[in-house]
Amino acid sequence: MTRIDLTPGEADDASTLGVGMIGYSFMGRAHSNGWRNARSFFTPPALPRLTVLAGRNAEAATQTARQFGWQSVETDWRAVLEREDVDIVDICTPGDSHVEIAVAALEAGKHVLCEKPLANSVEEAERMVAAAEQAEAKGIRSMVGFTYRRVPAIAFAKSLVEDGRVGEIRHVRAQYLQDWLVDASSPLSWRLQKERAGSGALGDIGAHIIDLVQFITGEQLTGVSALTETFVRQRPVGDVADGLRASGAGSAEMGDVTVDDAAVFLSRLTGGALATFEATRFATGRKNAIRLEINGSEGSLAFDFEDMNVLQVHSGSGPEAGFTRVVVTEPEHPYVAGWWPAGHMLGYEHGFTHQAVDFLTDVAQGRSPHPSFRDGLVVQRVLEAVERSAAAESVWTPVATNDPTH
Ligand code: SOE
Repeated sequence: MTRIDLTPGEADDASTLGVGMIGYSFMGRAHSNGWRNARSFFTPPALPRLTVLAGRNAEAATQTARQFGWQSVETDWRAVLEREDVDIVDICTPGDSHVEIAVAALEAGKHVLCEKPLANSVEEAERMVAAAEQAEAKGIRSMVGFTYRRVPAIAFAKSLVEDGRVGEIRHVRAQYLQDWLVDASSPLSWRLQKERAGSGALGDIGAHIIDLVQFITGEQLTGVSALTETFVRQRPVGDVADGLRASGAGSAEMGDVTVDDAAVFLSRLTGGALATFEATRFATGRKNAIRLEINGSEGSLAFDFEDMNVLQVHSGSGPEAGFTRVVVTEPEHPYVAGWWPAGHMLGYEHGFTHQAVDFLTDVAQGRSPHPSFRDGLVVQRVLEAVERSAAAESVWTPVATNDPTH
């Protein structure tokens, strides 16, 4: 009989990377869970140490830190950058602080994972790309957190497109539908303030479908013709930590909503396909429905995040050639081998673990991760074009497409 005592942290003697995470709310919790599970279900060449969590509210930050096993808490993000035991800075704050934190972290020699959208403007995103590309030359890596790329069914869809199973792409339909703002009494959180969030549904969830379409097709949007709308223009002043809950924190005082509630736009891809996009927080009954459909000369793909383990695949012809419902949980499917036997479904949080594992692997192996800050800039340019088009009676607004993307 053998007894083996494992001292906590012993495994860390191998190769580890210290993570300093800034922000502790919805995204902070999702990322914390990702970092924790990265080592439990996968074997990246470097393991993460949950070294420090930073947040201005010491009590709230400490509570999240305790729940997820962070080793320490700082109340000023600058202190995280000064720490030698931090290798990776993970930015989970609202968009208005991304540029300052990311540029400073890269200049301090830290690898950076930054939540989406990359920034609140093209100009900020360009500064972040410049800093990232300078750092890259010194082996410092950066990534933007478009985490849905790492949903197995999405990664599988990309591989099918790359294998030519869809053929020449002719149509793309992309929707991101939520309904958490339908209640006009839900409070004016930071997500509804332009100076904090940059834009509304457009940047928060429209950014995801723009990135997903470009990721899966390997093409870019060449221009847009857009409409945006703010359905509820004033809301009770108040905030909730994650900016998302539908009720409970409002007061009698009303404040202006300064972002869009919904955005719809037409586009064309570099390969010539026609594309439609819709991002809304007012799709009553839809909670987190990312719906994508791609029709090509050889077949079609369809996905809905509310049934996220499934990819609908159509190929072939003849009277029996409908869509096949592929449950993307086989060990051969992307990321799945790290988890459970086939059919034991994955959820929203798993994408954050895949993101952490991929980032740790790329950092340890000296590779450039995707999506890069430049990929984030490409999305930011589309967001800006949508806003300009919507402000000019939907006039067709070109988007520069000369940036390489992953
Ligand atoms: C809120 O609309 C939100 O949490 C987004 O900010 C996330 O990026 C998305 O994953 C879910 O919805």
